[in-house]
Amino acid sequence: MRRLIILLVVLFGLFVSFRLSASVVGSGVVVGPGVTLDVACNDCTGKVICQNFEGTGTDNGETWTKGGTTANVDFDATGVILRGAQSCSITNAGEAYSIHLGANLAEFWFHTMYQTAALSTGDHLDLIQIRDSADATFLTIRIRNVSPGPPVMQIKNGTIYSGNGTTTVAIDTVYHIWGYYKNDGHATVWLGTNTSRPASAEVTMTNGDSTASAHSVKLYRRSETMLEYFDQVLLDDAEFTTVCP
Ligand SMILES: [Ca+2]
Repeated sequence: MRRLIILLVVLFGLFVSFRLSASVVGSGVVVGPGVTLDVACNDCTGKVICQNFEGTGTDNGETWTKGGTTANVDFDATGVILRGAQSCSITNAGEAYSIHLGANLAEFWFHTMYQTAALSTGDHLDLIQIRDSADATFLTIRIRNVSPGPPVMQIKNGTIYSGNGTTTVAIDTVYHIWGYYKNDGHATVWLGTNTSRPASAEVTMTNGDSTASAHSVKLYRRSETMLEYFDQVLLDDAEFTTVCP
């Protein structure tokens, strides 16, 4: 009788184990009370641009080019890694230029991870430029040095500058910069430090004068000696408020 009980306990244990395994494989979500597995996260699903700077050069089949002094752009940088195994670094007088989009986007949402080792000693530091089909910049996300105050975020939409953000941008800090644009004057920037977009925007403007549509993305810097890192560059015509870890 005792052996039978032991045998039944063992068989029950095996049954439970099998059920858990089947649950893991089948759903990949909840395997038991308080136990939740991460669902596979894919930044690139449905995105117009999705660049994670992994492997040699760029990834996801996207063509990015290096502008300025090309040696100063490294798509395989490992000095500071913002995400994965590599990031894109840009030092003085360099720029990384995305593929031209398959379509012109009159409204889009944007995200990039960003860290800088120094801030501009000038009036401002352009981080991201969005360009139209004529290769003209119509939207710039930048860090403005507000004399005598600290560096803060600012948007230039067409020829109109937004107000200044309120959060002081720090060096050697990983940021998630989120953006929004619509060619009716709207542009917004959120400044976060994790994979969810902050509830409150850092800068919002509704009086921009650009009516252009996005055709390409440029990660940009001034001709100063500094070192910047970018990663997880996403752009889409559908809103997204979280990114993969
Ligand atoms: Ca990366």
